[in-house]
Amino acid sequence: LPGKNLTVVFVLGGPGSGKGTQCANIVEKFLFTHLSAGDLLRAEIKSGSENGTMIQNMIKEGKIVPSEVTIKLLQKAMQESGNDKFLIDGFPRNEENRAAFEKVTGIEPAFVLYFDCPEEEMERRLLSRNQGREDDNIETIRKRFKVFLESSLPVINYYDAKGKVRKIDAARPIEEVFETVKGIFGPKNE
Ligand code: UP5
Ligand code: MG
Repeated sequence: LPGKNLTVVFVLGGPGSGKGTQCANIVEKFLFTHLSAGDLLRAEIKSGSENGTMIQNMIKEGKIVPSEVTIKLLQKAMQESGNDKFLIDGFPRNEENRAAFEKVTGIEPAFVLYFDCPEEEMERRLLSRNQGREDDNIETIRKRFKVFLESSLPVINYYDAKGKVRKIDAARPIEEVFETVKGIFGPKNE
């Protein structure tokens, strides 16, 4: 994506905090393209790519896929979209993801949405989602929570120290959360 002036917002938060739900709301109202790193990885499994089995095993264990794989998928999706404003949902998940994305793309996020939600609520949501996700079982959910605390929260803290984090109480009803989100994007992005 050489020479382009791109706007990227990272959308972060624990498993089941509502990242995907709120991104779907945001793209209805604002001129962004939603790219879920998890969705791109799940599509890669389905496509039968050579990395598919590796990705599937990592998702089953709640582990973070090597950043070169995820970044390639994100870059391809960004190019294909033709847009210049992106919500990148569920990435970067660790310090290595963050540093590699910045190095490879030269992109720094405009800001970071952080959906803050207690584990009990996230667990309830994931166990009642019923979309057949292989990682929505209690054993994998516990592993995802642990990886979030150990590897992903430090990324949020990194951006917080730079004044880039917009923290949102995500334990409220979907519409209430979206009211707060709208205030953050503001009228200029409509
Ligand atoms: N729901 C949503 N908001 C609600 C609200 N306010 N009140 C009540 N219910 C609400 O929501 C989850 C469920 O809750 C839904 O049923 C929804 O209706 C309801 P959703 O919007 O899907 O939450 P989200 O935060 O998107 O949850 P998700 O499970 O997608 O988060 P994860 O971060 O766990 O999943 P992701 O797809 O990003 O990653 C999956 C795995 O892929 C990772 O564990 C990892 O193994 C791998 N991965 C990588 O390795 N690298 C990456 O860069 C990305 C993923
Ligand atoms: Mg999601």
